[in-house]
Order: sequence, then structure tokens, then C-alpha cells
Amino acid sequence: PVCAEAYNPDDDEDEDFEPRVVHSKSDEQRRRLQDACRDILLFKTLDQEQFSEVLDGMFEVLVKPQEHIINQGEDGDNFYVIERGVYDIVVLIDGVGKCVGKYDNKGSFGELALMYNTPRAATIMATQEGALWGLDRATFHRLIVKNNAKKRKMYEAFIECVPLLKSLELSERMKIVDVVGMRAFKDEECIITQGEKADCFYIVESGQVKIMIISKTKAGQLDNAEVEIARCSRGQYFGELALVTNKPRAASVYAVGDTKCLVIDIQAFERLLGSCKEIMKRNISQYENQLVALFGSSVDLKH
Ligand code: 1OR
Ligand code: 1OR
Repeated sequence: PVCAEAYNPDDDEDEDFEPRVVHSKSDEQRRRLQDACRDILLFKTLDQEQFSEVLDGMFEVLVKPQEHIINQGEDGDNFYVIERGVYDIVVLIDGVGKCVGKYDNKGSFGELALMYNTPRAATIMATQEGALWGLDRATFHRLIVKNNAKKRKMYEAFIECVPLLKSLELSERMKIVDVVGMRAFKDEECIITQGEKADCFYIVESGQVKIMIISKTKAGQLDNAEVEIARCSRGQYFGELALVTNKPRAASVYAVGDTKCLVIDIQAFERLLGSCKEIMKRNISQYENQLVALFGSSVDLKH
């Protein structure tokens, strides 16, 4: 079982005296690295100095088709950020390897074994040539795992009162806190664009968002005019529909005033929010009723 006990940073003060790992990089490498790390959720709650230490500690890894970057069951050595390439996530189910998901030219993996000191939970295999940035276990621990103690303090109380997450155990909610990112949006900033591919899920922490849909069904509506259909505020979630239905984003979402959202990537969503899916599905069937009331017809959301 995965341990999600509160991490006590005083347990290993020695780490503070370990030499900093620095892998020197060309300007061009550093640019590519910065690009690849821009949207990595685990880095989103680091301060400037911690983030630059993370970048210093990373090293480039080139991979070939069919190469296993991680093997399920082994000990964890590195955390990886994807620069490019497509990677299958393979999990043994009844002794048979099954592909349960993919990383497509973005994202990161390999954090679980390092965070919870557990064997690798999945095999990650490159399906084509690719490039990764690795971060060794000790540096990951010093910078990311230690930051998790702070994250738990910051978000624990908030996560506790998110209605969607009520049915989860405390330890499960804490695992969500460990992997969430925080993103701030300015008034009117676009958070989700209708029609795009989905790779994450959001919970409003402060401020408000409005959900807008381009509808061709409403009589008298100009083509491509956006209509507001709903708002979400503190504790409410959005961006679940595309993840549940495996379809493009059904609506666009914009910040109303300065807004902060917790962000959960699709793999963590699948791993940690599986048991909340029934609640989401029930709410999704409500969307259909609302849609009929609003537009007089329903687009089929389920397929
Ligand atoms: P790790 O250190 O355990 C394998 O090494 C990595 O695969 C793991 O960290 C995650 O970063 C990544 N379940 C477990 N690990 C996953 C999963 C996953 N997806 C990606 N990883 N699930 C798949 C969700 C699409 C649940 C499978 C039952
Ligand atoms: P998504 O991943 O499709 C857009 O990205 C998000 O907007 C979507 O997930 C939902 O979280 C949200 N009512 C309320 N919220 C909606 C609706 C909706 N559609 C999308 N979102 N509908 C009823 C309108 C009266 C419209 C259904 C198409």
C-alpha cells in the first residue's frame, strides 16, 4: 500500500548538506528544458529559486523506440519530464501487460516511487524516438518531496471542503494534494478552449469561471457566438467532461476576475478520482437536461 503520511521535513535535515547536483547545459538545451518544464504541475508550486535548482539538476535522456524508461516493480531512480515522444503506460493486470494510457509529447512521470518510496507502479515504454529530462531521486526528494509538506499545509483545508472529494479517504485526498498544480488566471483569460484535446481537470480555489459554448442550435444565434451556460466558484470543478467521455472539450472556460485553480493531470485523475467518476457522470446527465431547457435540443454527450 502507498503511504501518504504527512512528511516530516525534520526527519532528514542531513539532506540540506548534500552537495547540489548541477548538470551543465548549453543555452539551447536550457531553452528546450525550460519549454518542457513550463506546464509541469509538480513544479507549479515551487518558488523561483527551487525551480531553478530543479532545472540545474536535470539531465537530458534520449530514447529509442520500444525502450523501457521505467519497469513496473523496480526501485525508482529518476523522475522524468517529457520533451518529445509518445510513451505507453503499461500496467500488469492478472499478469498481463495492458496499455492503460499514453503520454503524447508532454507531461511527466515517475514521481510515485520517489514520493512514497514504493516500487514503480507502471512500465513506461517509448513508442518512437524521444527526448526526456531526468531528475535524480535525491534532488527530487530535496526539492519536490519537501515542498509537499508545505503544499499539504496550504491545500489540506481547502481539499477537505470540495464536495466532489467528500467520498474519498483522507489519505487519498492527501495524494491528490501531493500531485496538484496551482494556476492563476487573469480576468477574461481563457482556461479551456472548446474543441481542444483535454489533458487536465480543474477545481476553483478562488475567484470564478464562466463556461461558454458555441452553439448553432439556439434560434437566432449567430454562428460561432459564445453563450454563457454556467459559472463555477470556490470548491466547484470543471473540465471533467472531456476526460470522462474521451472527447474534445465541450465548452470554453474563462476566468471572471483574478482566479486560481487547482489542476490535476489526466493520469492522476484516472488514478485518484476513479471513485468520484460516478458523481461526475450523474452531474453530466444534468448538463443534458439543462441543455435541452436552454437550447431546445441535446447534443449527445456520452459518445
Ligand atoms: P512511478 O514512479 O510509480 C511509473 O513509475 C509511473 O507511471 C508512475 O510513477 C506514474 O508517474 C506513471 N498508475 C500508476 N502510475 C501511473 C499511472 C497509473 N499512469 C501513469 N503513471 N494509472 C494509469 C492512469 C492513466 C492507473 C493504472 C491502474
Ligand atoms: P470539458 O472537459 O468538456 C469544458 O471542458 C467544461 O465546461 C466541461 O468539461 C464541463 O466541466 C463544463 N453545463 C455545465 N458545465 C458544462 C456544460 C454544461 N458543458 C460543459 N461544461 N452544459 C449544459 C448547459 C446548460 C452544456 C453541455 C454541452
